[in-house]
Amino acid sequence: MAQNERSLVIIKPDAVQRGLIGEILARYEQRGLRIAALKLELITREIAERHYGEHKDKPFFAGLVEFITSAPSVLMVLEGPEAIRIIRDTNGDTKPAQALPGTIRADFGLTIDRNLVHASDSIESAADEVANFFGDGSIIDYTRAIDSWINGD
Ligand code: FUP
Repeated sequence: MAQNERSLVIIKPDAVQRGLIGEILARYEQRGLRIAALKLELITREIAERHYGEHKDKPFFAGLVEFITSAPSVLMVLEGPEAIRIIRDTNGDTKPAQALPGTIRADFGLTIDRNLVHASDSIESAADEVANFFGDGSIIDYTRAIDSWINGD
């Protein structure tokens, strides 16, 4: 049985403004991932700067924080076997021009500045990212009747 993992996922302001919340969420659900937390929120500058802290010395940092705080995002915690890898593959390459057809960033995006979604890149960063956006009480541990048909356990 593959290890169950948890990832933070953000449907970013560009995707929300373009009316793509449902399309994108459907891809994660169809894949079989379980939604453990979900909210629409205008991300504050403080939380955005912490979230993108690893990029704070990069030239694109200011624009990145400006963009992610410019309009509401959908924030969620998704769970499933090998969820980190599976979600990043579903999202596609950071640069939409290099993303494979069938991925979210290839199917809906053109540029790295407006690449629609974010997902955690490791189990460790997922734990930090989830804690940055969600309190313990807002993550729901539950089983769906269909889980065994998706996961095989
Ligand atoms: P990802 O893990 O795919 O979200 O990508 P990164 O953590 O490398 O980058 C986070 C965000 O920074 C990207 F979604 C877009 C932005 N970025 C740029 O604008 N320019 C760059 O050269 C690299 C990243």
